[in-house]
Amino acid sequence: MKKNVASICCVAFTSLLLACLCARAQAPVAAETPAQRDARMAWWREARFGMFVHWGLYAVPAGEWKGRTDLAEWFMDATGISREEYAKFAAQFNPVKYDPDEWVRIAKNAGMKYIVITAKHHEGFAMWDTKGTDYNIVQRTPYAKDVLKPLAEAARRAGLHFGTYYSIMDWHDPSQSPAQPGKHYNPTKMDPARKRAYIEEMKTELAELIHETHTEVLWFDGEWMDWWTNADGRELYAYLRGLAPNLIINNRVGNSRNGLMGMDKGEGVGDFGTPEQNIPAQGFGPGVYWETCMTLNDHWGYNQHDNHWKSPEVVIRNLVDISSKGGNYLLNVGPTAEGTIPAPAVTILGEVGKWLNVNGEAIYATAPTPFAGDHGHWEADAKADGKDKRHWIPRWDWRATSKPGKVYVHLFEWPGKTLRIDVGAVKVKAATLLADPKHAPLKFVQDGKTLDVQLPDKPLDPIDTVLVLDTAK
Ligand code: JFZ
Repeated sequence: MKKNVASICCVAFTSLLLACLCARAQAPVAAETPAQRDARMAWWREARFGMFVHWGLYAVPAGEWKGRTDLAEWFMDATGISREEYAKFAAQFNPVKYDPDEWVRIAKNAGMKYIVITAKHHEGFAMWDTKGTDYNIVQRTPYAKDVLKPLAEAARRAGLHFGTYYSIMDWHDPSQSPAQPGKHYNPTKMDPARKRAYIEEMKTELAELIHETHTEVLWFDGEWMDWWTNADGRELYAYLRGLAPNLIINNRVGNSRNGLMGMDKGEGVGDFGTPEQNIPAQGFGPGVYWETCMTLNDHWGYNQHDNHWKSPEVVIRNLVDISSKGGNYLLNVGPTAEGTIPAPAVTILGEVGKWLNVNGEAIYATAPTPFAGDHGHWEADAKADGKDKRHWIPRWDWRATSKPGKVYVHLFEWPGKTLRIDVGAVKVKAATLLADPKHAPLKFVQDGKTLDVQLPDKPLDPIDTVLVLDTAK
């Protein structure tokens, strides 16, 4: 009898516990249907192209330290400088040339539809006036002003969306210390007694970002430490969506990312995958959102020595490649400590914008290619760790994007007088060139899945001439 009561109690308690846990994991997030999720993601999915901004104290040394010239936002970790010493850079952070409207003009002129800026990187320095920590731009720098809200407001004035990056790992916060002392700051280990308080501090700061900047994206990072779990990520995700139901949150809020490939191993947390410095070989099908983030040179934060810029051609091809696979492109700039975006970046982005001015119809709000077949191949690389890895070698011939009734064939290589492609089951009704203001019809012959289109001798655009195939009946 006694035993029965105990087991009944135990069952009752267990179900209560389960009910609580489920309710906690589900509210308010699982209430969303796939259609509601697609609606929440709509602006982001259609935007395709955004500006990433890495800006923090690391802009002060500008990549240089004691003869080294290869540094950027990982400065603190790579140099092993003490927390106190690093914090002194704040006294030199005075971005008097910062003009958020100018940054927004640069993004808009590039054809970018949203901006995501580092509110706080691994260094732990907050770029706004936060109650969470006094290690922030208002308390510690001669500039003494928030830089995020003015950028959010400038973005909205120009019709751009605004998002913020936030690192879970914090190299400055006393809750954390280097996991391998003497071996840099990354990864941190967490003082278990301080973890709860640290999470509460994060929530305070993130709530400020939501209330003050109305951030539409939270782009987490620095989630790979062993003390950060998927359960922590789910709790944080639910908390944030509870504050801002339309918020879009990346998968780095959890801890199940497959390295730089960026998609989740198993069941992940968050709304979109985050491939870093690479473009997946294929898309992931409907309902799987992803965004490739990439540097415009070789560093995220400002490095005065880095002149290894991607050309407009490379950027446009990447944007097209990503669009043809249903992803977004978040392209980074690293502003100086004075508050300016490096001139070469502005020039390159301007060229990309010129192409998008003419050809944006074939990028924004498009769906992926309707055609089968790969544009590249896998190459094996034997790794020192013994694991066989492989990387994707793209073939820059052409790509396709689509809209209802239209297929856009992006021609990177000019095929000569006739383009022959396998269009599968697509029935072509008309062919024109997007960059031709007259939209003169091109001659074409379709024989089953083989399409031959008669092209002019030369491309209308040396980087990407877009052929529009009308497929509507
Ligand atoms: C992270 C940051 O560390 C970096 O500074 C930058 O902000 C970038 C966008 O995101 O970079 C990473 C993240 C993960 C790995 C390497 C770099 N990784 O899994 O090896």
